[in-house]
Amino acid sequence: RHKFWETQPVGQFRDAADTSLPDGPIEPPTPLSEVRADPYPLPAAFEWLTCDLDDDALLADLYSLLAHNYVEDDENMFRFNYSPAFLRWALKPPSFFRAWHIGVRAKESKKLVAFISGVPARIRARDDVVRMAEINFLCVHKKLRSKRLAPVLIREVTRRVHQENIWQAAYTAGVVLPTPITTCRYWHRSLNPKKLIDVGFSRLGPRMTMSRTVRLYKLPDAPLTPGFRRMELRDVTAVTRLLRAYLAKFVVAPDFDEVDVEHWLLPQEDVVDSYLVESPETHEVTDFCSFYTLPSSVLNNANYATLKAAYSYYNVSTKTPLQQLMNDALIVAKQKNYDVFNALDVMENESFLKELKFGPGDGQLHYYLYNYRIRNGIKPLELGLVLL
Ligand code: YNC
Ligand code: MG
Repeated sequence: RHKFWETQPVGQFRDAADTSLPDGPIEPPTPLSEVRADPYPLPAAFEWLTCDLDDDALLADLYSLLAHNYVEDDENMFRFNYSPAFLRWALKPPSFFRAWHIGVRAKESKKLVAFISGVPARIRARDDVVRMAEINFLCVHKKLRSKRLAPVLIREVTRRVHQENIWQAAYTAGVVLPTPITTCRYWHRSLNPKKLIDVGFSRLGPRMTMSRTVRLYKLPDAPLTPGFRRMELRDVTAVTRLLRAYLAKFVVAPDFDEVDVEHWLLPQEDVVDSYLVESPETHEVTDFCSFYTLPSSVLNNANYATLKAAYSYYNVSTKTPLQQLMNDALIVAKQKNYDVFNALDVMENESFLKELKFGPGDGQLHYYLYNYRIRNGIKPLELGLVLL
């Protein structure tokens, strides 16, 4: 039973067998004049706060709320530790809406106790390019859990998205809600196996010693593909062309233009990294790979406070085999001192995961669309969307 989600325009579990329902919006837009004008009421001790992320003090408060209260693994050994610079990047893409950066604070202490955000995106589902909100960073302070605050945050962000005449959204969660369009798994490639074992992220395999394990995951010191280099501003046009052609193959994928690519893929130290292959002969850009930086706090370990993790983002191969390209991505991640490289089984990732010694993680990531039905859902390899 989902008391809240049953009231929302999302695929309902009870409709799963109904093949007469068409793909596309579940309910039509309402006239803007009928969108509720006032914020939803909060319990009396709390107030809404539209967050200005250019304000370093407020950004620090958001960072701290998430660092202490955001997503943990099932065994509560690790917690995501998104950096302030990452949050600014994730929440201020081209044409972002400040009104979609929604905090809740205690009226008296002014302490930030909850948050939810949206950013605008164009997402294509089959041949329909839809303006959507990408919803992320839903967080309620640990002391305020299970009081039905999350549905208030979700209703409020929905209201503010509707005020911009946008009626669809995309989001991911580790929990099962009505109804995933697909369910993905994270795979992990050890770069620093000794530390990963020390902190309990991974275990020594059967019949394995530490030195055999270190040797197993050893990588060359520098990328192997001739012409492999970091992406620069002058590459935005070529990368956009490569990426658009590639993403066209998937059933659900973002519709990136050059402005989006400059924001989402141009390298930013410790936030997002992108590399490409420029043919030494023709100077044509033929391949592209990228990852973002999301450390996790290590909870209750005497030796280490954080794990430095790279997350595979968008990768395109036209000349360099994808497996070779991703091997070079692993090599640069190792050079930059990441402990682990993570990837979902989306797009064509299955084709290199086992060969490059990724192992399957526990826990799944469910992808959702709000007010948009895709009958029967899709397979992870039909999904061309990575959310942060
Ligand atoms: C979740 N992750 O099912 P029912 S992911 C959505 N996403 O409702 P309460 C969630 N809904 O089942 P708590 C959810 N988790 O009764 C729970 N729910 O219908 C639903 N964790 O509310 C749940 N961040 O306030 C139930 O629960 C109702 O106090 C219960 O708060 C939940 O960012 C939460 O995992 C997650 O901070 C805030 O546990 C809290 O437990 C927490 O009693 C740690 O809520 C951090 C964490 C979630 C990360 C994410 C994506 C969020 C998507 C939200 C949905 C967006 C819809 C589209 C809106 C725009 C539409 C347009 C146009
Ligand atoms: Mg609550």
